[in-house]
Amino acid sequence: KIPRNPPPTLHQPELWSDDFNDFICKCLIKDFELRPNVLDLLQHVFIKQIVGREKTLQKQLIELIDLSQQIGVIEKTRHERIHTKKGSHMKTQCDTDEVDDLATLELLDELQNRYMTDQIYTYVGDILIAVNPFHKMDIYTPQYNQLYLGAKRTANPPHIFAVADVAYQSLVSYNADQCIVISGESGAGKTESAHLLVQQLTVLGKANNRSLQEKILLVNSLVEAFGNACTAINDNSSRFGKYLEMKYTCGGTVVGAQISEYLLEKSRVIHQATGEKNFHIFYYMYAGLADRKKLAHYKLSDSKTPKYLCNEYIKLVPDIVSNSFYKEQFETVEQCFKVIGFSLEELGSVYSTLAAILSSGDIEFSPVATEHQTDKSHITNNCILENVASLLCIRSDELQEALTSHCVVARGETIVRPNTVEKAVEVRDAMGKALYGRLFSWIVNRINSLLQPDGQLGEDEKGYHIGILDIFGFENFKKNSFEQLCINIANEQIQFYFNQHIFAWEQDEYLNEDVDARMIEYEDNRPLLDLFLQKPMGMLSLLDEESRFPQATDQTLVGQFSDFLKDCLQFYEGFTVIYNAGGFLSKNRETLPADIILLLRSSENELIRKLVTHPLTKTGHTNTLKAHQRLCLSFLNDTNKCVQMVFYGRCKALLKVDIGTDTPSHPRETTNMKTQTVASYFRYSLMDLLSKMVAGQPHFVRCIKPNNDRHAQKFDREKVLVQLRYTGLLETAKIRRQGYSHRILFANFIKRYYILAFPAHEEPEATPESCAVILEKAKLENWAMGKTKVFLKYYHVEHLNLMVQQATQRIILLQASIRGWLG
Ligand code: AD9
Ligand code: MG
Repeated sequence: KIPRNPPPTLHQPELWSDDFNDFICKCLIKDFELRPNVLDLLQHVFIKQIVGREKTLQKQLIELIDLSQQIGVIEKTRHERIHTKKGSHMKTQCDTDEVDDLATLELLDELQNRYMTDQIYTYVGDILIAVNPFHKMDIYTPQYNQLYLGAKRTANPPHIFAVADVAYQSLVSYNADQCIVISGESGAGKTESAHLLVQQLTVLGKANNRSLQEKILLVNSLVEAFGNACTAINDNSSRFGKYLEMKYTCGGTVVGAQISEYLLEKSRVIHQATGEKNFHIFYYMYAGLADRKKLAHYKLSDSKTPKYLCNEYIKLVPDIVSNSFYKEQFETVEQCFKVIGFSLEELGSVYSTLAAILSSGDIEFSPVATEHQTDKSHITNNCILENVASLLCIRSDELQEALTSHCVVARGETIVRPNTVEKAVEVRDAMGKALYGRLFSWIVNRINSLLQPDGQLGEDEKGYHIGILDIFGFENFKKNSFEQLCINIANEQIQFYFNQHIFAWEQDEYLNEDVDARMIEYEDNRPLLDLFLQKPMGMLSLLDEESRFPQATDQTLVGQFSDFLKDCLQFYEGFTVIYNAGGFLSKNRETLPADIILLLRSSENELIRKLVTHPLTKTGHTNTLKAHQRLCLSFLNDTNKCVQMVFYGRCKALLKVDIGTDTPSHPRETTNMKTQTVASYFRYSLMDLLSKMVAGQPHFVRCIKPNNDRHAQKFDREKVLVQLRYTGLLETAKIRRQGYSHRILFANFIKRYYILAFPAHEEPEATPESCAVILEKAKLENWAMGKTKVFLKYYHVEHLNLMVQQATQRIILLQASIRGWLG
């Protein structure tokens, strides 16, 4: 007989009762690793040995119980340590589950109070709010990693690591993909949060080989060197959207990673707005190569600044090459490349390509004024042309031709037409942008193939992933252009997804399941999204339409906008983003002439050839464009489900189009107007991103920027309030208090939790009654029973999971002991 006196501190005394034997059998047989030996073990221990060695067995089991108790003690000490550490102002959710859940508190005051005492994280229900501290915090050390591993959320202060933990536990418990969506305006702390999540998710994933762990941790730094830049708002601003998927076995071991990149702001390569810089990597490389005395090797000048890098910050190359931060960063980036597995040859090609892009910006043209042809151009600095050609491993005369002329096919005949100076400059810049964009995609693809979970998943094993979304945040500069429009639309789309999840779908489900819950009014941003994305009358469609006409100008475009969109704009109040329409058309058309593509295909450098030869297929992307569109259309159609549509002056981006005077755009002749526009690619990318997001169970992190000056300890109430409003966080707080964040089908609920209430060998039927028995036995209240699902609050799930986890720990100990007894 197994001892009946459970140690008093154990959380689940009933597990040590008469059903204990059943319970062990069940767990050993069904749920744990030792499966093949288990039956043998059981026979051995419980049937054969128990007869002759009852006393010894009893003694050993008591030891085992002591061990379990120690686990309890460890947990308890950890709990106490945390709560005494920060003194009395440390509000955590330890005592009663709901009390200081901010859903019940005055959100703004509370955020301010906490922020001023360096508590930057706060929960609103199961959503984490992170207020940017703007100074280095000591809460990301390995000790903190450990603290948040598998801990009940209420046991520790709110933390980004806890979000990683919840996502990870959900992946393991439910064997389902997860998705962590980080949002917030530019400079709010999304990218930092993404890094911290990867850090914790790597620790959680206990990679078998350290090198994989190391590689995954370097991925972000590497892609950010190429995709981030200094803007007027943020010195390390993401200029692309990034969806990083961490891949796991169903047991939760990390086996690989994959990144998808979205909408890189390529125009930055050739031009940066006032107060901004080009992509980091150019400066890092320049300084790094200078340090190694390698500038000449890459045909870069040590005195003259490339035009693409000139701006009011940096006028002189000496400024760049003497910058020790840049040099260090270059070493770091190179180290990342090497550790992740890029070859030295590949690295050399990457640097050549970057150098070629920089030099190409300095190729100058002037008109050839002959009697007959005034629209011809020629290159005035041939040495630069030679340099670029040599870096790209192509012939310089062919490059010259491709820049200063173009082929037109008319009635089956190919005619060569000269390029005006203006056109030649356009082609040169298009080449720079295209090369950079393609290089970026190539690096991302290469990383993906180097971090594929090859052979680490069993043959029949389906892996799962946790995706982390970190895009460029909402932007409102003094002057906003096409790039800001795209960035802000992407943010609207994420907000829409958030609304769908938090409000629309949730409330819909209550209705369908007959669950009594109060409906919350929220602001639906669908009309705003429609204004941008709808076909055929949305802004992007109108832009595409206008881009098809050779004679269109930015002025005619603005005319279209005001003709078709004027009425739609009147919905909104709040702050205004004024977009300058100057250059919209040319930015949208952006095409790389076929002549340049053909020329680059002849390069002797394998990397350059790859950049222009194969369409860069993203590893793991099997869906076609059509499939994505279908998925997303159905996703978008889902909005009809919105329970309520209420507008109450949320501070939102209002579109007001203003004709630019300083970026003139000219009617241009384009031979191939049918090629994909930036806007249509943008739309496609957004759909692709959404289709990924909707596939996983979402977790939300909302980053808040406490002030515009990037100062620590400064909490601008007005600024924060605006963010709380337009992200719908106030309503979120309400719905999180009243709503149920987890809705689990009866069958799934029973499968996962029945051992907490039923004898191990009797899995009950999946009925509401059985579910209720489990919930009552776990002493939980305030849940609701639907027609097909159990409706739970986040803390219910946490409590249940913890119970299962504790049981698991005991079993693991028991197994170890049994193994010990058997020698
Ligand atoms: V953008 O939309 O990409 O322009 P993000 O990504 O939201 O923006 P980012 O993560 O880059 O902002 O944060 C901006 C700066 O805030 C960082 O460079 C840090 O200096 C600072 N920051 C953000 N989060 C933290 C943090 N948890 N601890 C310390 C932080 N500093
Ligand atoms: Mg960022």
